[in-house]
Parts: sequence; C-alpha cells; structure tokens
Amino acid sequence: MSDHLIEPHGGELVDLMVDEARAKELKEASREWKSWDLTPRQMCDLELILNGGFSPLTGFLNKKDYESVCADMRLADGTLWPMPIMLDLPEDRASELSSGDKLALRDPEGTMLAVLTVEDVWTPDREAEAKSVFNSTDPDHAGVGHLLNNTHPCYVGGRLEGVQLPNHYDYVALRHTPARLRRQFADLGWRKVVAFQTRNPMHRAHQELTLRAAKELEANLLIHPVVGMTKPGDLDHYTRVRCYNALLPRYPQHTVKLSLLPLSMRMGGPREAVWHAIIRKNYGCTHLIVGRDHAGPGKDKAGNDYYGPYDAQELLSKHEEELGVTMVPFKLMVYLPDQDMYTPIDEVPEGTKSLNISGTELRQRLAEGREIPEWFTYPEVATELQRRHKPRSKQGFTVFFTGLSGAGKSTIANVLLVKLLEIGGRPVTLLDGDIVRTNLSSELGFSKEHRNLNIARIGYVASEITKNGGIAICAPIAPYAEVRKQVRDLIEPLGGYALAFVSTSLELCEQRDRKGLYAKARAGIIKEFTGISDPYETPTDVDIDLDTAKLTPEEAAQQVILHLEKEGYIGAKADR
Ligand code: PPS
Repeated sequence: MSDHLIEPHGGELVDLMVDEARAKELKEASREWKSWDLTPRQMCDLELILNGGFSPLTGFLNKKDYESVCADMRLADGTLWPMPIMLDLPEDRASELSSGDKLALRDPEGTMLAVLTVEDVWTPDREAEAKSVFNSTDPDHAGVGHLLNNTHPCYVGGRLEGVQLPNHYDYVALRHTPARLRRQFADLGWRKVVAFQTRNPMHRAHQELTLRAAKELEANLLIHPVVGMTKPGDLDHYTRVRCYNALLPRYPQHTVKLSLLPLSMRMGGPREAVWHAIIRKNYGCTHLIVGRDHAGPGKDKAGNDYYGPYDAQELLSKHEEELGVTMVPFKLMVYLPDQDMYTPIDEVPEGTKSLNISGTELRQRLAEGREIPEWFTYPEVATELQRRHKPRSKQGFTVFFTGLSGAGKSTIANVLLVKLLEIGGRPVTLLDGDIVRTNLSSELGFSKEHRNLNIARIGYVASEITKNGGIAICAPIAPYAEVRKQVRDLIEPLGGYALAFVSTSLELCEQRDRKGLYAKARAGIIKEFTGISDPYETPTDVDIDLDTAKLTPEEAAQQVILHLEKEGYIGAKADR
C-alpha cells in the first residue's frame, strides 16, 4: 500500500486503497471480525478518506486527534484540520471493540469497503464538541442537530485500509477521485484552478461571479457541487446536476469543468470553509470562491444568524497561506436591467435600478407555475427546475380524514373520490380504514402501538402516491396526534397535504351507531373502542373541519374540493 503519493498538482495525497492480494486477504480474514454497516454520513466520509479527498487523514480520528481538532482546529501533529471526522457506533457495538481489533466497514448491501484497525474507543461529550466546532449547541443548527440527535454515542478511531470505493451508479462520468482530477488538470494544462462550491442550482448571477473570478485570476474554473449530503430540504442532486449540465455550454469553451463531490456537509460556516479549501486543494485546485455566509446553517428560531456574514471569509483568509489555497471572496451579484448586466451589489451606482430574486421567491414562483425571468436564469435551467417543481395544480396530494368511528369519514371520502375522478388528471387511491385493515394491516389490533403502526403504514403509502403525482384519500380514525403529525411531516415536502377533521360528536356517532359497535363497546364486548374505552386526541392542526351534524356528505366533500382549489391543487381545466 502506498500511503502518500506526491502528485504533480497540489500537495501530498493519501491513498489508502490496498492492492488485490491484500484485499483478498482482508476479505477472507474479515469472517472472524466484527463488522459495521455504515450510515449515509459515514459512507460519504469514508469515500473521501479512502480516495484522498480528506488528505492527510488516514482513518477516522483517534481520541488525541479528535480532542485537538475540537480545541485547536489542528490534528495532534499540528496540521490544520477543522472538522472532526468520526466513526460513531452505538454503545453495545462499541463495547465489543478494543485497541488492535479489526472492524470490517460495509455498505448497506453488505459489501466490505474498508477495514479499520481500532486505536481508541470512547464516549465523547457531544455537546462540548458542538460548542467547539459549531460554536452552538442549538439543535436547529443542522450540523449541531445531526451531531446531537442522529449520531451514535461512542466513537471508534483508527487507521483504514480501503478494499473498494463506494459504488455510484449516477453521473459516473462526472465523478473523479482527487488523483484523477489532478491528472486531468495536468493533461489539460490547467495550472491555476478556481473551485466553486455549491449545494444549490446555479443561476446567471452564479455564472457571472464564477466567470469574473476566473477572468480576474486568469484561471480555469472547477464547478464542484456537493452531491453527498447537504442541508435538509435542499433540492435533490439529480435536478441540480441537470441544471449544471444545462449551464455548462454557456461558459467559454475549454475553461470550465464540472465534477461531483460526495461530501457530507456539516453547515459549519467558518470551520467548514477551511475544510472545503483543504478538500479543494486535494482535488488539485489552487483557489476557492467563498461568498457571504459560506456553508451557513441559516437562521435560528429568533431569526439571528449563527455566524457573521464574513466570518468564513475571515477565518479562511487567516489560514490561506499555510494551506496553499487562495480564498477568492465574492459579493452578491445583482442584475441591472437598464444596462442588461450583472454587477456586485456594492458596485451598483447610486440611484441605479437593480434586480434580484431570493431563494424563497424562486420557490414560490416555481410552486405557483409563474414565469422565471430570463435575466435571472437561462431558459434551459428554468425548464429543469420547472420539471422538478411542478405547479400545485400538477402535484400529488393527500387528504387525510380523521374522526371517530361512525363520524362519516368513509362516506365523505367516497363522495370525494368520485368528485376527484370526475375532475380527472391524476390517479386517485382511497385508503379507507376498513380497506387498509383488510389489505395492509390485517394482523393489527387496536392497542395504541398497533393503531400507530396502522397509521404509519397508511402514511407511507400515501406519501409514495403523493410523491408520484397521485391523490391519496385516507380515512382511518387515527386517534393519536403524534403519528398524525409524523404523516403530515412525511407528506408535506412531497406535495399537498390536508387534514380533514370529521368532527361529528361522540353523542351523534353513538346515536347513529350504524354498525352497532358503540352498543357492543358499551356492553364491554368490544374492548379499546375509540371514544368509549380508548382515547381520541382532538386535532389542533385541522385544515378542513367537517361536522356531519351540519353538512351532508356532498356538502362536506364540496368543502374539501373548495379547500383544494384555494390551495391551488385543483386548477382550471386549462392548467391541468
Ligand atoms: S385506527 O385507530 O385509525 O387504527 O382505526 P381504523 O384503522 O380506522 O379502524 C377503525 C375501524 O375498525 C372498527 N373497529 C374499531 N374501531 C375503534 N376501536 C375499536 N376497538 C375497534 N374495533 C373495530 C370500526 O369499524 C372502525 O371503522 P369506522 O369506519 O371508523 O367505523
């Protein structure tokens, strides 16, 4: 195994991949070792450790390096390294390991990717880590939230031997190891390369600023988007890569290259900017463009920024000489309609009209199917975004009825089903309580646990239908608020969601007693009966309130249709 390779471009590059003979030996021996299936974050980190993107790291950090990185942004030997790269394990799995043991690291399909020789096993103080690394312990900060809530409590540090890099089947031609990218730069004669980091689609303002940066430096440009894990809620990388591909021909020929970076971001602001610079150096770049609030986690609940707007630029500029990567600061670019050009916001002459579209406004325009102006983004990029963000009138949605047994959920749901089929345009699926209990949940009873499992299943099916542009009508009792909320949270990012509370009173339901179940429940023949011997938590997040004491089923279904129309999910025929 060659540990450190001196490459023509950039500094030393770690290569942890073993040769075929050693790989075979490790695979055979691994039958005797403990093994661990890597989490998505760990998969990203492992790939960049193994391929040299995280040079000089040679494994997951041991305790000494971890403590030093948290406290001083440096490995124990003094090398600048701002981000803890940790292998986190549950307590029971970590307690099986001690120094000198081998641990086989596997992908979700069970393929062994690497072997870790354990140096340390310990339980870190994750709050203290959050404070040192992110300068915050607020779980609303994406990096802190992940560390405190989605990370196992023990760390295992040690050296890695790489057997196989993680497999990627998407955009294979756009994925390069650091060594390969350096070689390509050398072959192309690119001596100065300025990297542009992004987790968003690129619009004309981004193109203008990257072009400006490259021209001013007389450098080539590497568009280096993160496609590992970005901020929750970000646009998926498939759409983004289609957007970048659509933008590429708008750059002068032979000046720009696109490569995808399988990084798991931490949204760590200043420390993350330094980390990004080290990674880009490993990939053969000489410069990194750093903007306002680079890798920022957004605002906290009170509306305050976690970091100052230029903290990232300042921290990186302090270290750029030591790193050998030059920071290229950039300002927000705005459009001057009268001159038909872009300019940095602080260079706009007094009294000159300037235009910009915020991320929020863009999302709104896309959701409502409104036009995206050409001065903001090229039509070919806009088309890709519009394909992804269909207007609401073309998105899927779920109508989730909840209410007591006999409240009228099924009757209204059936009327609604017919009305939506009449309107047409989308497939409609009815997940009525009884249908689900026959086809999906036949083994379940009516304990809290079983009811919640039943609702979670309904929610999952509805989310798939919604994601794929259909309509799901659900009509279970769903007596518990927590699981109803989980279903809402699952579906809302994928399309429309409306909670319809069929608020018919217990008295009226019992009086009607269509199936004779209330009488049986009162007589104790049916146990755990909702409203009689089992709770119903009245919803507080109702979108449509339907009281069948006052509404016929047709009127109730009409109320739902009107709500969907108001929210934009049902449009005029021309829009469908
Ligand atoms: S839940 O709580 O959402 O999982 O319930 P759901 O799947 O909607 O099933 C409710 C239907 O099952 C019949 N049934 C009972 N309901 C409530 N409590 C008990 N113990 C019970 N036992 C059987 C009842 O017919 C419900 O149907 P609807 O259409 O709501 O009357």
